Amino acid sequence: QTPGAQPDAPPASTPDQLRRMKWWHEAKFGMFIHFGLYSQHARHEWAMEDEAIPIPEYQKLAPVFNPAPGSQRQWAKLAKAAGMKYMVMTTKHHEGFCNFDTKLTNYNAVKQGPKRDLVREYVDAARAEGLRVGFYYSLMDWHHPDGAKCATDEAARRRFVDYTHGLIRELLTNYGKIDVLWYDVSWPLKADGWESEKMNKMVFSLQPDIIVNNRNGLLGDFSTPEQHITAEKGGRAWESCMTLNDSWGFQRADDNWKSSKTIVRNLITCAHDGGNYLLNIGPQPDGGIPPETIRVLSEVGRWMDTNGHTIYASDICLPRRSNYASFTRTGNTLFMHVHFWPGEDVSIAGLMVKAKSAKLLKTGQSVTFTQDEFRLHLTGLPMDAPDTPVTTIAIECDGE
Ligand code: FUL
Repeated sequence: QTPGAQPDAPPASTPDQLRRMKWWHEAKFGMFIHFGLYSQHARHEWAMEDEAIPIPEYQKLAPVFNPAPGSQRQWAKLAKAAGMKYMVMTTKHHEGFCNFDTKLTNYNAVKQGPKRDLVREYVDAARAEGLRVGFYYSLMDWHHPDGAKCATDEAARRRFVDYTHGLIRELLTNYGKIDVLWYDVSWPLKADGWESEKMNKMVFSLQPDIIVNNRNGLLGDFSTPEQHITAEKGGRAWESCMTLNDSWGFQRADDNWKSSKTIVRNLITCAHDGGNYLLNIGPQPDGGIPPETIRVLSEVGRWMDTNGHTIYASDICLPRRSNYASFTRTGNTLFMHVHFWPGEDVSIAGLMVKAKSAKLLKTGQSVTFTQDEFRLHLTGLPMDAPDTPVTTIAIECDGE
């Protein structure tokens, strides 16, 4: 237990975790991709369950599912342009369809539909763009005959656990070095039923440097707040996953897009609180990226070109109250991210260290200021925000 940690707080990262997770902590920003037969259906990835679509009817999506070759490369290029450092793609979501080649079921993209290994294409594309590779894998399975029965029938549980461990073994054997395994929904079993200790042991024996999340019923390496940003206490690693509209899988009619400003602010909040931000895209059935997704992520990328270094590898920052700005920090440099540009002058209350210099990141213009025990007062700023959607002022201090 770390000194000062809450008695009920999850444990802080161990030295081995910190070693494996170094790149991930520095990366801060990743792309989540939900892609499967639900993309073809275009009505949210839960449609099979939410609309109670019988398996024989749902399976008819498979033969028509045929994303264009090269799609994954477009996703990877967009991720890179947006300043993301890693990707996590659904290898199998709750619908049970495997986007990869497997000996364990014919319900896969090589035997049906595209007749290509979409996971292989994804892995190659991410690597070609220099991005780290993550696999999402849903334990819950609405297609497999034992997927629900495993909760009440021991023979079914045995078969289904063997199937699950077998698929994960294939995924972590056939595609070279994999950086993240992102389990999802452990219903209807718990860690014991899934034999999750054994599962993770196998995972680490196949991929010694991999990191795993906490959704197979064990703590794993990091927590996964979903659709909200909540920091873990006591040094435990966490990653907030969020959608860009209201669906993970492509939903044709969902036009409730977040703005680039919201995305940038979320990313700053995650970095400020010491976590990662895994932002989802839901590609169309043909593998194309919805135009609004491209627009928003390109704007985020333009911002990251100037401001990326205020996010990557930033240190946890003291909470600092402000109604128009938030902060990140690397070493002695404080980055003030101004969300609502007040024009001409801005102030920071209660800065305990002495400011040595300040500049506008976008233009490089240095900023004059005065400082007393109550406030740092920055003056002579342009009336209009120099950067969009958020302007950063870098303040060099004489301490943290
Ligand atoms: C949830 C799933 O049910 C959603 O479909 C999505 O995959 C999200 C990341 O996790 O629990």
